[in-house]
Amino acid sequence: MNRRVLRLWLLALLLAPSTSTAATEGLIGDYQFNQTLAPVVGSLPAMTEIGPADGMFIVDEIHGITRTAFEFPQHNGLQITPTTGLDGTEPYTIILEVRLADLSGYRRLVDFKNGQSDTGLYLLGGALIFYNKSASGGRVCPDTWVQMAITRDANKNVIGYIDGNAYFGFTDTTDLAMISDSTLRFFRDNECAAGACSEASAGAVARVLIYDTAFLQSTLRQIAGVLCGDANRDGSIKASDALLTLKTAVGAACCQVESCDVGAPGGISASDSLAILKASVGQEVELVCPSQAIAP
Ligand SMILES: [Ca+2]
Ligand SMILES: [Ca+2]
Ligand SMILES: [Ca+2]
Repeated sequence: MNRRVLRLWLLALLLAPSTSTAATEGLIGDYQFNQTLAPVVGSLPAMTEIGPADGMFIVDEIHGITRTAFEFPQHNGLQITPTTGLDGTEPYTIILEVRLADLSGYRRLVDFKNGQSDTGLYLLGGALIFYNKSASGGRVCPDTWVQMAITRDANKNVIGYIDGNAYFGFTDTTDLAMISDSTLRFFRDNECAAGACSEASAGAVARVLIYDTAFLQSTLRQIAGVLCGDANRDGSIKASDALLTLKTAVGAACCQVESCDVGAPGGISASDSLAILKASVGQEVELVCPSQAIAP
């Protein structure tokens, strides 16, 4: 890189808005749902709605910021076709920023087989799973914004993430995570001829980012940008975060380990809450949330 290019590149970095925290390299679709299903950036086409009803554009407070999103009823979803740049054995990263209302049983996130297979990316009781290839892991909360991601590299290694933590990985020898019919579907379950077909939840999506490269965990952690101890994910650590953690510890609320399990033993516990409370009033306390990695 010559000096002029380097200078321009540094300038571009400084000018980049903080919401696009990382990675524009390989970006082929950045969907932000501001009154349109078309991507803000990228070569992929606009999404279209699938399912019997209609979704709607909304604004919602997401991690302390008012943002645009698209809300969908149960059994509705979105699809992208054609998925030029992601077909065949081409690597990809798909990042979803979503909230789902119902996390009981299986709830569809991504369908790689154009509705013709029961396999794909789901939540199972709030844990991330690739049915029927992986174990389930991690946990998201109902009606709570969260970022999930799936990567597939050129060697067919597939890894699933919640807020930058890796919760499953497998080698996709049977190509279940390879896109069929140049069509990617989200949130609506497979068609009924292919198997259990009511595994869907109402919800909303605020952002879908699609890259034609398989990111490593370090990049996904950076994009997720979770602050350990910020239980309600509004960008700062306050007493309200300690309260949410305490409520979660006694089963009266839900927050994720990525922001609530700050290092005290026993899962999300009253001791985590106390550590967050200390941090919120400026006491010196080290908050270390779990880091889950899976090597490709
Ligand atoms: Ca299904
Ligand atoms: Ca907070
Ligand atoms: Ca803990």
